[in-house]
Parts: sequence; C-alpha cells; structure tokens
Amino acid sequence: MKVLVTGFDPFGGESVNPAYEAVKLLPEEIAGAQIIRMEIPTVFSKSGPAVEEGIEKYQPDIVINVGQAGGRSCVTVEKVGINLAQARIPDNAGEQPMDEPLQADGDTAYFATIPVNAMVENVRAHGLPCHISFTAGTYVCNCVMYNVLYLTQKKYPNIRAGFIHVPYACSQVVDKPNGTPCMSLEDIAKSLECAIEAAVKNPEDIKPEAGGTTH
Ligand code: PCA
Repeated sequence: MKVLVTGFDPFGGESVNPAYEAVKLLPEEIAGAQIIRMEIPTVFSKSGPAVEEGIEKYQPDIVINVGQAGGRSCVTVEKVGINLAQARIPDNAGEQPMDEPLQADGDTAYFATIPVNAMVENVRAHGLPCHISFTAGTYVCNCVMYNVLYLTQKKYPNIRAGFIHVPYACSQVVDKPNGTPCMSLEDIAKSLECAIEAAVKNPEDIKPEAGGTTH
C-alpha cells in the first residue's frame, strides 16, 4: 500500500509551515505502507493540480493532505470539505476568491473517505490529544480537501482521501500573544503517524465512542 502525504509551503507571513515540517519527520513506512511526501503550494488554483500530479506519478491508495491551523491546540482530522472559496488573506500567488464555488458541477460538500473516527481514536490511544473537526475553513486547505475528494470521486474511485490540520509549531508562537496554542513538531509528527496507521489498517471507519459538537 502507498500513502501520499502532502504538506503546504509557508503562508501568511510565517517562515515555516508545521504541516510540511512534520510530514518530513514521518517514517518511510507506517503499518507496512510506503509513505510518499510532497510539498504543495498554498495557492487556490495550484494545490489541487499539484496533488493530482502526485496521484498520477505515485499511484497511491490513500491521499492525506496536511495543513496548518494556527490557533488550534492539537491535531484535528477533518470530516468534510465544502464547495466554497472565501479567502480572508491573499494566498501565496495573490489569489483571494470571495464566496465562489470550487467546482461548478461539484456536490455542495464531500465527506472524507479516510476513517476519521479510527484515526482520531488511534492518536488519543497513544497519549496525544486529537479531535475531529467539522470545518476545514474556506481557505486553501478546504480547497485542496474538497478538490481531492471531487477528483477521487470522479476519476480515482479506489483512492481514499482526507485532510488533517495541525497547530502552530512552538517556534512560531514565541512572538505571538501569551496563550497561543502550539505543539512540538515531534508530537505533531507522532500524531500524524498514528492517524496514518489507523487509515492504513481501517478500510472502513469505526463508530466513535463519543464526540460531536454543539457549536
Ligand atoms: N493552512 C491553510 C492553507 C495552507 C495551510 O497550511 C488553511 O488552513 O487553509
């Protein structure tokens, strides 16, 4: 089995993106599956095509895109990508879509096809905090999640796909306000490893023991 794991390049004035930094720390193999790493641009129009290039080149069984979610306190596995682009800040190419659909003929939303519940539970079972997230936002991360799910549904039905958001690395919050959450890159990478292990081992998702949000 092959797992393509992507991480974004730095954006929004940051000098690193903890997503790709942590992806680089992943082992070569997880639960017998080969891990293929790829950096992708934080650009609305380029991120999806970059992932498709990786799909064509490596023929993975699973695609997991990873991005930074500054302000979150732990790794979160995204449940859903929505057909909407709305950018608070310009992306790395200056693109700033406002209230636009990502795909004219796409569904309103797609659920992740990786086993999000099993992934979250496996991270927690290894002593690290982890939650499901029910929104990947409306920026480039949601864009790539939505577009990869659109693409896999239409063109690569045997590939399972989904998205993981990670918090700031500790070095990024030194100059940010007191209390800004962060995690060490080692703990982020360990969380990703546990999540990927569960994705490899669980072709079907499990029912969560608890969870859901009220707001
Ligand atoms: N995070 C951004 C885009 C790139 C990244 O790492 C997001 O959450 O949309």
